[in-house]
Amino acid sequence: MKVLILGGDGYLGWPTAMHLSRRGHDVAVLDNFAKRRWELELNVEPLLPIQTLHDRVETWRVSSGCKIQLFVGDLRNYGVVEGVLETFQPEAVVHYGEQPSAPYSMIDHNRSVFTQVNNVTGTLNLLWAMKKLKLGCQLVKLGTMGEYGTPNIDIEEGFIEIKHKGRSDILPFPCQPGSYYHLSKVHDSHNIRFACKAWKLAATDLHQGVVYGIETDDTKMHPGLATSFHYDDVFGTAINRFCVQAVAGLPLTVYGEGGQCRGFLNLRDTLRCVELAIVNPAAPGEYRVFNQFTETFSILQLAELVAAQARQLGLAAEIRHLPNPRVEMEQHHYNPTHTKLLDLGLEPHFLSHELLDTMIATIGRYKHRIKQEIMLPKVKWNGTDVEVEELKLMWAGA
Ligand code: USQ
Repeated sequence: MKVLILGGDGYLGWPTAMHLSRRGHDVAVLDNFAKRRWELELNVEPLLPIQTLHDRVETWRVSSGCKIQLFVGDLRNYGVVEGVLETFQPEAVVHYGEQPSAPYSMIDHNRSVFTQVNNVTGTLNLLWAMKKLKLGCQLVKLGTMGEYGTPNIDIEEGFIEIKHKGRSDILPFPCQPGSYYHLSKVHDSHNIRFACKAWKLAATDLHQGVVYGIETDDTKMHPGLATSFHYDDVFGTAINRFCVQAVAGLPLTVYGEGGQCRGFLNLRDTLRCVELAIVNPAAPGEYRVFNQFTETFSILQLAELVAAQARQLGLAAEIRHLPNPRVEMEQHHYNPTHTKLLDLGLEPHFLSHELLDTMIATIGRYKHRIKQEIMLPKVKWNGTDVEVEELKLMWAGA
């Protein structure tokens, strides 16, 4: 199948490109390297050195014998989107090409507006180009479990049957997201659903949980194929950060009590889920939602899992509760449904001791690159300044 991956330079986009390419799909990637600019803006960098996308594509060709086509361009430019679709003629478009960080969207007014304009405009441009060119291709869009928030009822896969005043209907599940980033994904979901209804486009909206992991079978083939693994407070996510903190000999930063529950999945499972979605496509006019995660944990549970495993490996790994910079519930109900991808054949890689050992060992090889100063949470949801010096003392255990 001809698959175009938007955001092909990212943490998930690049391994997805290699995964689908190795399985015989004809893959192209599009990226504008915005993430690399945001890294410069915030003075953060991925743990592993990352080659340019041009060089990674070439390393992939030499290592695997498979060719990935590369396009450079910005999804906010409609001409770019239409031009790439027309040139490559994809049968599936996998859309990762958005600003992915909740903290980034909460830094200030500029970053918040940027996140929503960037994400919503890029997706709208894509929908209009798909409508105009009538390629009959399907869209697989990366949304987020955070679109639902944490309601006091079980979360369904996209839709819920509501009975109201003697009538009933199946309606989109109510969304109560927790950041302007998560809100951008809600706006996308509405726009995509409407495009499916109005223009008979076919779309799968993958409501993905928090991804962890550093390696896939493909990244392991050559150091030049590594993916962009972040551990800073803006682009790094919970398990990845905890593993890096353990290796660096620093306390694990649990925000608040750590009672916040989320869905998690291994990086390898992300690739398989996207593959399952494209080989089992939505029908024309269909908008479907798959909840894409394999296990739920509270943040404290996770920190305890990582700390226990790190201690087995001789690392100190203690847990430190820091004031939660976000506005989120300390304790809440969390029981989201996630059967659709399992029904399609997903075989999850659960968070095991072996997996944590491997992650910690890989991170250990790059310990010299860890920058301690980029790990403390500096972005507060309520807009006040974070007392970094105070946090540092708390972190150091003073
Ligand atoms: N947290 C800590 N300590 C840390 C980092 C995070 O306690 O050092 C807590 C946060 O307060 C939050 C939870 O861990 O309750 C998850 O935070 P995260 O930074 O790991 O992930 P999040 O901001 O939710 O966003 C990430 C990805 C995003 C994706 C989302 C899926 O960056 O692209 O959409 O996970 S979900 O969380 O299901 O919405």
